[in-house]
Amino acid sequence: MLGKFFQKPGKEESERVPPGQHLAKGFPVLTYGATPEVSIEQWEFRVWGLAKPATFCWSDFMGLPQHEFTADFHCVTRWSKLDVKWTGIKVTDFMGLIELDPKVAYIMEHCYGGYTTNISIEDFMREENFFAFKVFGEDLPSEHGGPMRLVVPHLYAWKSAKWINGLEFLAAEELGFWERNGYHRRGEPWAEERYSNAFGF
Ligand SMILES: Nc1nc2c(c(=O)[nH]1)N[C@H]1C(S)=C(S)[C@@H](COP(=O)(O)O)O[C@H]1N2
Ligand SMILES: [Mo]
Repeated sequence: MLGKFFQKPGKEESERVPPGQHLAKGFPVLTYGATPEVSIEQWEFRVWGLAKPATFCWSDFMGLPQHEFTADFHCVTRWSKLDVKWTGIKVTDFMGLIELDPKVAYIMEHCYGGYTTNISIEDFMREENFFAFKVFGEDLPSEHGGPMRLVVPHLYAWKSAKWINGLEFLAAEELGFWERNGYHRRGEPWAEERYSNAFGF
């Protein structure tokens, strides 16, 4: 497994690499299907379900406080990349604009291209989660989810929706694309929550 695509982590790094993961060389691209090309002029972000429906444009997002984030990135296909440097907007700042129904317990993330992934409200509303529009100082390339993606550092990266364009607020959990295809509902890398069991957990 080691060699062309993976490197062995050093001692200090190895403590930051979850079980069953290797360090990737470079920054692999992992996409199911075609890469949507969306300009910032066309870009729109919608919220619906158990929230007051609203639509946001690019400049609405750019008006929120911008921060630099450094986060480790763990793909369930067993590569990790440490210290990815992003620029983005905190999920909690964006959520300050949303009027939520108190019954909300889950969210479906929606994307240009049709990808979906589910997340609980607790996993979503963390201080360290963000919408990213730059990586390593450059505008986020479309293959990495540009113009805007979500990053949820504490879960496997399939929860970090690229080309995100909407949040559907739910009372009960529904499954997204990979979760319907056997991936774990939550996907916590330190617990190796990779695949669901026969009971769907
Ligand atoms: N819209 C969308 N988001 C997505 C995916 C996808 O196929 N479509 N793949 C996920 C997976 S499995 C991973 S590992 C990361 C990969 O992000 P990267 O291509 O920037 O490395 O994006 C996640 N977000
Ligand atoms: Mo992944």
